[in-house]
Amino acid sequence: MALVDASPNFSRMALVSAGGWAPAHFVGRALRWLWCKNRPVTFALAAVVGVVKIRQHQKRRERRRKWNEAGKDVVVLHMSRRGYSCPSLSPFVLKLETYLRMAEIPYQTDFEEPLGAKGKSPWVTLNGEDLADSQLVIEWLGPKFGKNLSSHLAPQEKAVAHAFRVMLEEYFLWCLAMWRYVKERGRPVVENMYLPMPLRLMMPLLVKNAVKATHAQGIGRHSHQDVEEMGRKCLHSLSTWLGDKPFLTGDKPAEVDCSAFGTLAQVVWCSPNSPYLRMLESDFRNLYDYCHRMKEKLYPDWDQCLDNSKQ
Ligand SMILES: N[C@@H](CCC(=O)N[C@@H](CS)C(=O)NCC(=O)O)C(=O)O
Repeated sequence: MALVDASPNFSRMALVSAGGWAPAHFVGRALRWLWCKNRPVTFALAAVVGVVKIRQHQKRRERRRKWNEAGKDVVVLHMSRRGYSCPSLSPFVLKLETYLRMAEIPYQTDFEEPLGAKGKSPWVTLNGEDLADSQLVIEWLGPKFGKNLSSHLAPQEKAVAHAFRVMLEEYFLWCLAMWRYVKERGRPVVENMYLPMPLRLMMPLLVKNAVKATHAQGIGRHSHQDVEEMGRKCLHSLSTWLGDKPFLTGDKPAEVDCSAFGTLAQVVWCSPNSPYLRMLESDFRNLYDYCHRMKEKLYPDWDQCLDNSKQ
């Protein structure tokens, strides 16, 4: 999972994943019941649903046309709205955007359709082709654009980089999700990005889903204190590996830095008062400085990448 997305498509996603309650099935049963009770009303309702569906289809085609107009070899990065203090509250979106910048691949952002065919963010469109999942996208784009950001690494360094990426994305992010969604009940999301009122009202459902997901993964069965300790060990390992190098594998940033920055930026810029921010500020200061170094190198336009609509 990682951090559950709060996107305009969230309602569909949340309802589908909330305890297996499939909306299409429910609507079908409701329509059958109504058909038996009142046929004219059923016709009217079916007509309204039909018009809405057609409109949605047209809008989707318009959006697709717009993405195609991005130009040849320009990546369209589909993502949720920007955050107030971080370009994205999704570590995976930020990882991919950081990669595009590091590899100097031209890209545009799209905020209208943040969830791809796999129901997750990010996903990309390139020359009319779609692909989802930050890592798969990176591994797809690299050869296409002749970019290999880890080519200077020895096989052992690549192996360690891979292990750290997996630790951050598949382990540490669960610890952070426990804080963000279970302990803080989604408050850090609500406070760090604009959510329209219907989505705000649905936050309890999102939280409920996150609680279920963390329970299914296993981490949700531990106390917050134990989880924080698990998270601390990840940060400690990463901090030890970084040491006093400017980037994780040396003087030059590599692919693993995209993942580390995407993850740690969530702590530094979107998790005020979290135990992990306190750890970075006090015990793992090299990681904190590293985030700022990455930000300065890759996001000279950081402020323009934020949602500045908050007064
Ligand atoms: N492995 C995927 C993970 C993507 C992911 O979990 N994205 C979250 C946002 S941080 C999402 O879309 N969540 C929606 C959901 O889980 O339903 C990647 O690397 O892109």
